[in-house]
This record gives sequence, structure tokens and C-alpha cells, in this order.
Amino acid sequence: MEKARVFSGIQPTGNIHLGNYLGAVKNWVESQDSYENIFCVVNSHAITLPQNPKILKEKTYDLCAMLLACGIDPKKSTLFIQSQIQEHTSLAWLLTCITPMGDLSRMTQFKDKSQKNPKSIFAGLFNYPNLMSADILLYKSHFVPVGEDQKQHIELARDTAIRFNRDFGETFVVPEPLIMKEGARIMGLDDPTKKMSKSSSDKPNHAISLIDTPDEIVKKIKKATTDSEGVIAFDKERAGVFNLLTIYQCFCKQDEVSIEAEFSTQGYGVLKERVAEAIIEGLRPIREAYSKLILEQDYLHKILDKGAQSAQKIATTTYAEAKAKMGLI
Ligand code: AQP
Repeated sequence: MEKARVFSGIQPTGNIHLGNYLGAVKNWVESQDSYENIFCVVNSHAITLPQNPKILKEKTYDLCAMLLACGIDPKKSTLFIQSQIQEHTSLAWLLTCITPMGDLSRMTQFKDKSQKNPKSIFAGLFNYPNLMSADILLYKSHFVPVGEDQKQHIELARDTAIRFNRDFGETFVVPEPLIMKEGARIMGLDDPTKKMSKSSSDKPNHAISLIDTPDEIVKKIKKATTDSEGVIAFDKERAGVFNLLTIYQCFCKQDEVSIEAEFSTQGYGVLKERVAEAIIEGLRPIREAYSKLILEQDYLHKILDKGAQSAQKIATTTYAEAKAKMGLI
């Protein structure tokens, strides 16, 4: 029986952090045997906000190496760079022409990012969800493993697929999000009411990067915001402690009851020590693999070329089908 197809992407903006890993990439790695997998470094999404071209190029390759270090296995998964397959932007245009402006203006990520960058609100940022729909629909993907913040965009991709199929004939698979129960929304350590985000990297204690050293991890976790209650429980109302416990749970894979029992007689000092230890041990193999892979540029380029070739075959066929259905010559 053919396996269902999974597609997901990650932007090469800033350093990949614990939220990206626990909310998305870890899920990609762990489910590689269950699906046909296509993973993409979405650099065309990155330019919806201003980027330094030289740094963007470097970060794109760094992120590819990091995904391999996290455990993306090129024998089981296709890994490629979005801008190498032109059909992503071509299909995005077709989808832009059937997406109501009202739907795009409801996207919370557009509202958040335009508020954060009031001087750089470009049309690309507004149209970002159509490029994301194109990424997913181009590969006729059944599932899209993402963090909770991307749920709204996947709903839009579903609506777009349904609209296209209705108006032009059955073409796209209507995709479904795959969102983890734990880790779907890791919050900022400095402000646990806001999601951990690459674009807040100017705040030194906001996020843990996958390449942080053990000392840096200990320091950041020590400074993480908690509260004055002193009770260690999975209580969503107490966002700081809840966030630390969630991170711990993602690494130790125990249920909430046993974790609460483990800490029932402990204070926040011990909680922070154990959370830091769990992160350091969980990220150690990734950091070690990354430090080797980043030196093997030929190997990296070979994998990316092979990935782009596989992706191109599917992209060419789907785009030709969609284009013809819309009457484009
Ligand atoms: N805090 C988070 N918790 C859980 N999952 C998260 N993801 C992002 N932040 C968290 C998931 O990571 C995947 C890749 O994200 P992305 O880089 O493509 O886009 P993003 O959501 O814009 O990531 P950032 O880190 O928050 O960057 P900026 O600062 O640009 O907004 C996605 O599956 C996402 O859900």
C-alpha cells in the first residue's frame, strides 16, 4: 500500500530554536517511517520580511545541515530548498487569483508580523499564506506536521484546495494538519505569554537555539520567568511553569501525572536544573552531528540536489495540471 504523503517547511530566518524543534522538526523525524516525506527550507517565505542576502544564503545551507543533524534521513525523506523549484511561486500566483482578500486579512500571523515590523509591511507578507498553500498543494500532500501557530494557514490551504477542485475540477488533495499534543506551542522563556520565535532573537533570554552550548542553556533556563506560587503543576494559567514542564515532558516522554509526582516536593530551582539537563542531553547528539555536517558541504549539496530533482518531478506535473485546468497556455 502506498504511504500517505507529508510536506512541511521551515524558514531560514535566524537560528532554529527549541519551539521549531519540539513543535515541528522532532515530529518530522519521528514519523519518517510512516509516511512519504517531503521537507523544505522555505527561503522564499523568509524574504516576506527584509533579509540580508548574504546571511540568508548562509542560513539556508546551515538550516539544511541542521535538519540532517536533527535526524532527517535522506534515504527516507526528500529535503530541498524552496527557491530551487520555481513551481512554488508559479502555483502561488494561480492560488492568489482565487483567494479572497478578506481571508488573507484574517490571518493572525500577518497581523502579528506587521505589528512587529510596521515599517516593512510588503504585499509578500500579506500573500505569504498563498505561497504556503502552493508549497503544500503542489505535492498533493495529505498531512502537514506543524506547530499550532500554522493551523490557520493550513485551514486556508484546505479552503483553497476545495475551491480550486470545485471550480476547475478535482486536482488537489485537501491536506490535514498534524499537530503534536505536547510541544505544539513552546513559549518564550522571558515572556511565556508569547510564542518562542526566531524574530525575537534580539532578546538574549527569549529562546534556546539548537546550537546553544550547555552553559548557555543552563543560564537561559535559570532566568526563565516563573511565578511566586512555588507549586509545580501543569496549570495553563501559570504559563512560565507550564512551559518549562512542557519542554521537560517533550524530552523525558513521561505523562503529566508522573512528572508532577517527580516534582511534588521540589522547588523551582530543582525544576530548572532538571529541565536544563533534559534539554542539554536531548540536544547533545544534534549539536555534535551538526558540527560535523556543517564541514561536509559537498555531501550537503549532493543531498539537496537529489532532493530538488525528486521534488521537481512532482512539482512539474502538478503545476502543469493546475495551469491547464485554469485555461493557461
Ligand atoms: N514556539 C513554537 N512552538 C512550537 N512550534 C513552533 N514553530 C515555530 N515556532 C514554534 C513551528 O516551527 C515550524 C517552522 O516555523 P517557521 O520557521 O517556518 O515559521 P515561524 O512560525 O514563523 O517560526 P518562528 O520561529 O516563530 O519565526 P518568526 O520569528 O519568523 O515568526 C512551523 O511548523 C511552526 O509552526
